Amino acid sequence: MYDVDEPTVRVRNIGADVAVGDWVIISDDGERVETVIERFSAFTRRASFEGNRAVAHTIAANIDTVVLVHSLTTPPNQRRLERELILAFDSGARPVVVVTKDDLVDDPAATIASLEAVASGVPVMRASGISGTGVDRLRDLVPPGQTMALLGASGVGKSTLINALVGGGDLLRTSEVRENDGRGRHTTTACELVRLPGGEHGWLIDTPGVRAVSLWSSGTGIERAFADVFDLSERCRFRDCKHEDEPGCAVTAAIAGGTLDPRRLDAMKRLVAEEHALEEEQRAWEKAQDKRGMRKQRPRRSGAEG
Ligand SMILES: Nc1nc2c(ncn2[C@@H]2O[C@H](COP(=O)(O)OP(=O)(O)OP(=O)(O)O)[C@@H](O)[C@H]2O)c(=O)[nH]1
Ligand SMILES: [Mg+2]
Ligand SMILES: [Zn+2]
Repeated sequence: MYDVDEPTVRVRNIGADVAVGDWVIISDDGERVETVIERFSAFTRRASFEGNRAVAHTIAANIDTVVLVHSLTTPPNQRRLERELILAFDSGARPVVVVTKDDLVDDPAATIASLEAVASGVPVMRASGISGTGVDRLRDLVPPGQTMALLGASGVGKSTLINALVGGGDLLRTSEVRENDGRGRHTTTACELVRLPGGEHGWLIDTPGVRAVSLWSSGTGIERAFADVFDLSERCRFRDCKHEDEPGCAVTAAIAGGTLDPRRLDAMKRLVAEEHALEEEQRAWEKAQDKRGMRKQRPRRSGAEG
């Protein structure tokens, strides 16, 4: 078996869809990736939002725990967290939410409450890569042999946190956020696999900050990320209730009663529509592929028969 303590092997990667965290079999000459071993989890998003055809981009594979990183120094972004949670639930990894820069704010309670409101039961933990708050608790989430990936917008402190997790120092490059808007500078440009120190060790994956989180797969991610709304809709009078102005709608009743934020319902409807559009697009593309395949297989007729 491949010895993880051996120096890194670099191989060319022609044609194979390989992401950080993948286990691969290398060709005998050491030149190519021959096989990508089946993943037990994959964090996949849509590569481009505008493109004429949807292409999947796997950010990281074989992750046990995915940390959705948000900073306490910027206003909480519930809509972003909802999208990240859908991808996380669909990935097969266990999600946790971490709020960073705990050392820079006096009272993080409001930001935490705002994220918890959409976290669908996923724990929200406080941390600081600078003061070290929460770092041990986070490390405990990566037992030997497991992998934890950090995801989030640029500048939230993913690389800083990983540097703290591996025991201080500056293994990974970090840089100041922009002064005018507090956004990051996209310092990390490629995924990085980092080994936690110690004999029996876990692995960490740093990722470049992504601006837009577009949905890809259509598993049960939405149902799980919006479990509160789906639970309510079980009690709507009509099975196909659109939660608009139908009588006996438990969802609109919850909004009227102040227990459900109308923006959350709006967000969910938009995400469901986005997922449907993506499914349509994939179906249309597969159909086009099938047609092309059939045309190729059709036997050529001789001139006499035609
Ligand atoms: N005070 C404080 N500063 C932090 C903390 N975490 C990160 N920073 C600072 O925030 C800036 C951005 O941190 P990075 O770790 O580079 O952020 P990143 O998420 O890796 O950003 P990208 O690589 O661009 O995606 C740096 O100046 C860090 O020193 C923290 O917990 N406390
Ligand atoms: Mg970084
Ligand atoms: Zn309803």
